Amino acid sequence: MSDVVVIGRTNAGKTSACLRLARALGVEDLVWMVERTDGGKERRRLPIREAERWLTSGEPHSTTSLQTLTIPVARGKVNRSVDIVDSTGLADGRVGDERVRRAMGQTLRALISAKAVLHVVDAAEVGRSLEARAAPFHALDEQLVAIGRTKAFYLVLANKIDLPFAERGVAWLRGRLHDARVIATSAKTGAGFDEVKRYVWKLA
Ligand SMILES: Nc1nc2c(ncn2[C@@H]2O[C@H](COP(=O)(O)OP(=O)(O)O)[C@@H](O)[C@H]2O)c(=O)[nH]1
Ligand SMILES: [Mg+2]
Repeated sequence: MSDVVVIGRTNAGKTSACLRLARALGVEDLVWMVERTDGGKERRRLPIREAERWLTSGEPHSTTSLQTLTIPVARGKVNRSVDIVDSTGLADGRVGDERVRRAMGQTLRALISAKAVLHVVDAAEVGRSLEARAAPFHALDEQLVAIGRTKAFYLVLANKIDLPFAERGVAWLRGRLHDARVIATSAKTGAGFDEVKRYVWKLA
């Protein structure tokens, strides 16, 4: 069973947030499992610096397979770990690519069994949409909010707060999701991840 599933639109910063979280938890070497859409599984170990380059490169492998990071969490004398699933493949509308459809299926299965959901939203994009008087939230995000609310642990990361208009986006998200926990983060600078870390800690 996966402990935490990270969801959100493509490019919101899910993979970056997973790596930031691993860093905040003091992980140097990343161990992660890639579950390919053909059902195959691979285990990889990599220094976190290299992982950053590899996982956020935007190549197809990073968008069509589930990646589970196993993060050790020291709690007193007991060593536990938290499994964090970096989900992929969620998209609005009709999806033509078979691999992406399979990835969506994998993500939905992981979501159902997860204890906790971290929902990454690009707050800068929300802010820019508000500036342009466009819809700040998409149908997919509405659905993800609905799914997230069914979980005992649901946390929204209002990400990319290092970018212009993000502040406006964060304020809007806090109003819109008033009964959910919204943390302003930047996976780029690391802002907000101490709070995310404390939250994930509780799950171990
Ligand atoms: N400025 C800024 N860029 C970010 C942040 N988080 C992610 N990115 C960038 O946004 C792009 C998408 O990030 P990625 O983690 O691959 O998104 P994913 O598709 O949700 O996994 C990459 O170019 C990241 O470097 C952030 O907090 N601030
Ligand atoms: Mg990704």
